[in-house]
Amino acid sequence: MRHFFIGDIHGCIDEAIELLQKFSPQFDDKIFQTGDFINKGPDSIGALNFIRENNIRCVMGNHEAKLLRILETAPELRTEKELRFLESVREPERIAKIVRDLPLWIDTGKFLLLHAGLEPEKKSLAEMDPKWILSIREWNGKAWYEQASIPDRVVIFGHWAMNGLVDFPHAKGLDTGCVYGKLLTGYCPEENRFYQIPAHREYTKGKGVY
Ligand SMILES: [Mn+2]
Repeated sequence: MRHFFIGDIHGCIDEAIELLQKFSPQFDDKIFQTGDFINKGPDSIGALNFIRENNIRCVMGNHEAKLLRILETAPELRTEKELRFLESVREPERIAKIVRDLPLWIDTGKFLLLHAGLEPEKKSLAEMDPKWILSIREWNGKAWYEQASIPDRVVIFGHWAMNGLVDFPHAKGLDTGCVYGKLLTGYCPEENRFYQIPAHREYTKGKGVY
C-alpha cells in the first residue's frame, strides 16, 4: 500500500489526470489531495468528478471554504467578485454539497494532511484557529513550518504556490502553482518521490495573490 498526496489542483483537470496516470495507482493505494481543487482554473466540476471517481480523500481549502461562505450570504448581499466566483465554478450548489463535509485535516497516524499549515504557539490542532489552518503562510515574517510541527507526523500541505515545493522531513509543501503555468505535484512517501506534471498553459495570472 502506498500513499499519494496531490497538491492544489484549482480546476487543472488535464494535469490532474496525467499526474494520477504517472503514479499509476494500484487497488490498495490511498490517494489524498491538499484542498483547493476548485476555482481559478478551467474546470472545477471536472476536478470534483476526478476527486469522487478516484476515491480521493481531500481536506478543506480556503477556496472551498470561500464557496460555502458566499452561498451562506444572502444573494442580494453578494459582491461582484463573489458573483464571478460562483459563475466561474459553474455548479456552485453541487460542489458545495460535497465540500461541506470536507475535514480541516486528516491524520493517518503518520501523515497529517491540511491545506495551509499549522498555527505556531498552539499545542494541538484542536486549539488552532481554522482560519490559520486554511490560510497560513508566514508567522512573524518566517515560514510557519520553521516554527511549528506535530510530533511523529509529516505535515502535508498546499496553498503556498509562490513558495513552491517544500521538502523537509517534518513538512512537505505540494502547491507548485499549476494554475499559474508551473507544475502540478504529487508526493509518494513510500517511494520517497515527487511526481510532477508541467501545466499545459498559464490559466490565470498570479497578480501576487496566491
Ligand atoms: Mn489555498
